[in-house]
Amino acid sequence: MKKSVYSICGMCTVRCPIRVESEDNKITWIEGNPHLLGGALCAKGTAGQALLEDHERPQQPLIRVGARGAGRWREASWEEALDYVADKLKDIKKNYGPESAVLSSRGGPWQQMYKAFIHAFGSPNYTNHDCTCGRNTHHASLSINGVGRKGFAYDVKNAKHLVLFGRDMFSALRIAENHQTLDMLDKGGRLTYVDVRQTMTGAKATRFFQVRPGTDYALALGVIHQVIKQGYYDKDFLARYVTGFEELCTFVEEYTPAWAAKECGVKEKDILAFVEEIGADRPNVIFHPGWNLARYSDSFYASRAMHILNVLMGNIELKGGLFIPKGAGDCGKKGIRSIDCPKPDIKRGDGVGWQYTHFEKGPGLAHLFFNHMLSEDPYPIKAWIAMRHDPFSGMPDPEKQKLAMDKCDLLVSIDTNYSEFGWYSDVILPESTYLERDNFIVQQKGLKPRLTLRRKAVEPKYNTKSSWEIFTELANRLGLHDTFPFKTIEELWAWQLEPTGYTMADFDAKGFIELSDSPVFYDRDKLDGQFKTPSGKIEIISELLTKTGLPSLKPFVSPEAPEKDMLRLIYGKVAVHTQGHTTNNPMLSELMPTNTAWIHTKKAKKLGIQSGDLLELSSADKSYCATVAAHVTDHVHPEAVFTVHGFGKEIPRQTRSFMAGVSDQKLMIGALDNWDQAGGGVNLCEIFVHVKKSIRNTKRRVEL
Ligand SMILES: Nc1nc2c(c(=O)[nH]1)N[C@H]1C(S)=C(S)[C@@H](COP(=O)(O)OP(=O)(O)OC[C@H]3O[C@@H](n4cnc5c(=O)[nH]c(N)nc54)[C@H](O)[C@@H]3O)O[C@H]1N2
Ligand SMILES: Nc1nc2c(c(=O)[nH]1)N[C@H]1C(S)=C(S)[C@@H](COP(=O)(O)OP(=O)(O)OC[C@H]3O[C@@H](n4cnc5c(=O)[nH]c(N)nc54)[C@H](O)[C@@H]3O)O[C@H]1N2
Ligand code: SF4
Ligand SMILES: [Mo]
Repeated sequence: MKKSVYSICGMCTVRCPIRVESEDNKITWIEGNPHLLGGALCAKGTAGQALLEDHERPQQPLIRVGARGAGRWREASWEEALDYVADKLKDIKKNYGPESAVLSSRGGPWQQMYKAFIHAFGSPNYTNHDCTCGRNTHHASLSINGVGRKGFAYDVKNAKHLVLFGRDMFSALRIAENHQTLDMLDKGGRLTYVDVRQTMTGAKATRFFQVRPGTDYALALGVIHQVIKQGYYDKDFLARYVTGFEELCTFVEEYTPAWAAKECGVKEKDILAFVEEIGADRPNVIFHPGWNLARYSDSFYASRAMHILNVLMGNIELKGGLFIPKGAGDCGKKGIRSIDCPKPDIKRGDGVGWQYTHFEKGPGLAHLFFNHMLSEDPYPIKAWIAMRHDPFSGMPDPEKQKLAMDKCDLLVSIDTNYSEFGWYSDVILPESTYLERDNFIVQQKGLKPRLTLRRKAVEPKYNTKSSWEIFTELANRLGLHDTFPFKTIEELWAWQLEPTGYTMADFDAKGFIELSDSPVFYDRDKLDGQFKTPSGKIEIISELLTKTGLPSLKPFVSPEAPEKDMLRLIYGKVAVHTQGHTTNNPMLSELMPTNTAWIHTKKAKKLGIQSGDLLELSSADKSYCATVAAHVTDHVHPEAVFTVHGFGKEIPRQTRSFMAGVSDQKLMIGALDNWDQAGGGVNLCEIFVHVKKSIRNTKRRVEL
């Protein structure tokens, strides 16, 4: 039987809307939702079918029988595996208290359910991936605008100039944003791209600045200086909504474009020309404040500088600028219900909220758990459940993480794949792939907000379950019925929609429910109340930072240069892979089976290295060493060695990715303790590695 469903892609967390066709329970076609994406999909989105068919993913629940990480498993029924997890959790609760369980997940709109589960269990310790993703930019936005990183969206299509600092958007994809950018370029808009290496985005840019690693903040300060000097800022907007402009003027006085040029290696005349361009293009100039943002010890301040530039442009809440995403209430509609449970009033196990008071409590900071776990302060952590999260791939220094995890009596991985953490855990609860599962309804805020949901296109191929079933069944075993009273997804959907007046049939036509026919903008003269800072204004000098003893405007400090025979390790995404979890995908592993180490031609010559030679990369303390083929190029800064993240996996059941390429996170020894005290993010780019030519025989390696 032929079937067509609208759903949401799950090959990465961008969650593009899709339409999926199937026949006799086999996927025959996947495309971007024609109503929103005109059918477009990226290579990873197309490879969803290969994920579904992949026999190298867990096919039923598994319980560890050998030592942790040894890879000896026994197959278990769902009854047995869920009983096993629930019994262990009950014991842990009885002996150590509910707070000794941590649940980490990959953020996003569905995290609400996982968070509700761990809160209902009695633990405040919900955490997510964000300490290695958007936390610095999130906290930067909060400190200035009083709203987090999702508090603004970007009307790129109508902009005249988009400025991206290391936001390599044509590799680190977001299909709708990519379309908007291409439309903007077609209409004659400009794209300025800043990176330490040439990229897909740099290649499409109208202006490319190659900077010395770690000097974005210097470049941004030079630009602010010149913008102010030339008077290219919105005086009315500043007067109405912004505090701290005078202090900013004084602070940037010394940071001239000539000074910035020396720090970042870009020519002064190019900085001046760029400022003239944005002067002409404002207010429709968008400075993207970063998502992951290259991770240096001052990235929080670099991101703040980009927010400040947006404020100077006066681009907030206008066409071709930044806008505040709208929800149901802004369209005069009632919102959906969502599963919720208040957070227990217990100190968090990562120190956020009591030891570190200036961070948003929300998901805390996952990397800060490990030292607390080792010292059992303020209490022991005995269980870690990773739901769509791979701490050993997404966070640095997995060996240190293992020391802390070994203090736990229970490690559970809820995953569609074998993750590095899953391979080390006690129980793997395999989730059905996104093509085989339903999920609850979510609201997507924007200029035209909508309700949307993921729906199954086919029945599960293996003995796997959806996360809503896994959590509901665990909740039932733990007596948490109040938070999880639903028996079927239909019941849950009906309960969610009840206040809105919509029914499930309203999703049929397009796969989503549009809450407004036309874009909703606020009146730009009445933005008071939108900035949730203590003063209610956009604060260039943040009261909260000042209270914590942190500067709002931090003087620039030149980044360290690598020592002899060492290079700074930098990383990034590639268009055909998602983080660490597609390198074993049958289709995508064929497109890109391994990563390489990009090294500058001059540096390579000194080390006697040619493209294709094997390089030996070892951590600063030499405790971890890996070999990988060199990619010799002029398009990377001479101080850096670059790799694509997600490779170097050591899971024998994943034969396509096993030992393919190098893992950046395994080289990041000590990085868990190297984090941004102001922004909270891990300083993933403040890592140096030893680089030399490997004596291994490349041919022999290929034969192996
Ligand atoms: N295909 C694909 N798309 C994705 C993802 C994916 O895994 N695959 N992941 C999604 C996620 S979770 C995120 S957070 C986003 C991330 O989106 P981005 O932040 O755009 O992604 P990265 O590739 O991590 O970008 C890092 C870039 O910073 C550069 N860089 C290193 N040092 C410096 C520096 O000092 N200055 C500057 N200016 N640049 C520097 C690197 O060379 C690299 O090009 O992508 C999302 N989209
Ligand atoms: N060294 C280094 N560290 C990094 C990065 C880097 O580039 N270099 N990137 C950083 C960034 S931007 C981010 S966002 C984080 C990402 O870190 P994570 O969120 O941990 O990474 P992912 O690979 O997106 O997903 C984690 C796990 O989710 C599983 N998964 C995928 N789909 C599903 C599903 O449908 N259901 C379930 N249950 N599981 C699923 C995957 O198999 C994988 O094991 O890593 C960060 N850390
Ligand atoms: S960017 Fe690609 S993989 Fe990610 S959700 Fe969109 S189509 Fe899927
Ligand atoms: Mo991310």
